[in-house]
Amino acid sequence: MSNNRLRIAIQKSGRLADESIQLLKTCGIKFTFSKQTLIAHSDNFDIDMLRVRDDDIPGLVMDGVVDLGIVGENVLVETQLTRQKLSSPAEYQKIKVLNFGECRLSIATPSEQEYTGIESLNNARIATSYPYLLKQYMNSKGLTVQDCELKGSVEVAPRAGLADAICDLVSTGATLAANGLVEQDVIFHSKACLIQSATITDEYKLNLIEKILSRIDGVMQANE
Ligand code: PRT
Ligand code: ZN
Repeated sequence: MSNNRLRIAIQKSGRLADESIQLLKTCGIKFTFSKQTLIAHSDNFDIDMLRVRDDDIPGLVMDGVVDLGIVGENVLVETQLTRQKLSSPAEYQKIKVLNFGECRLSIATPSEQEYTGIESLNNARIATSYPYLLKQYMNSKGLTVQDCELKGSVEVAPRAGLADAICDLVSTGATLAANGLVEQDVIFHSKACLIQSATITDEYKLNLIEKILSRIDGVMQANE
C-alpha cells in the first residue's frame, strides 16, 4: 500500500478543521474535498489529505499510517501517555507549534465550594476527558485522583453529583462561568501543532516535508 505520496491527516470538522485547511492552502498545496469524502488528492504536489476525528490523528501518525498530522497538543500528549501505558507505539516528532487552536486544560471547582489550593483536591473525584494528563499533574504534586472519565458534558458533572471538580479545556472561560465553576489551576497550555511520523526514511517524502515546513514558516512570519 505504501507509495511516494505524502499523507497528511487533519480534523474533519471542529475547531481546528478550517484553519488546518487554510494553512495548507496558503502554503500553495492545491486540493479540494468533495462532500463527505475522507481523502483529497493534491493536484500540484504528491500529497494526499485525510480528514478524520482529531482524536485519531496522533495514533495514525504514531502507527506510521500517515506521515504528518495537525492536532492539538492536549490530544497529542494524552494519546501519547495512553499508548505508553499500553506499550503501543507512541513516538512522533513535533515539527511546528502553530498559531491557532490555543486553549488551556484547567481544574475548576463549583463556585460555592471552598478552594484552598490543589492539595484540597487530594484523592477527589475529578471529571475529565484527559485522565492521563490530570493524573500526571496530580502525581507531580504528590497527590492522587479518583477516576471519572467523561468524553462529553464534563462541565455538568459536579452539579449532577458525579464529581467534586472538573479538568477541562478552557478558552474564554464562558462555559465554566455558565456552569457555576471557577477556574483554579491551569495544568497544561495547548496549541495546534504539526507532527511527523518517527519512521519516515523515504528521501523524497522527507524533502517534501522540508519544503512544506519552510512554507509554513513563511506563512507564519507573514502573519506575525
Ligand atoms: O469531532 P472531533 O473529535 O474531531 O472534535 P472534538 O469535538 O473532539 O474537538 P473540537 O473541535 O471541539 O476541538 C478540537 C481542539 O481544539 C481541541 O482538542 C483543542 O486542542 C482545541 N480547542 C481550542 C478547544 C477549545 N479551544 C475550546 N474552547 N477545544 C475545546 N474547547 C471547548 C471548551 O472545553 C468549552 O467546553 O469549547 C468550549 C468553549 O470554551 P470557552 O472557555 O470559550 O467557553
Ligand atoms: Zn475529538
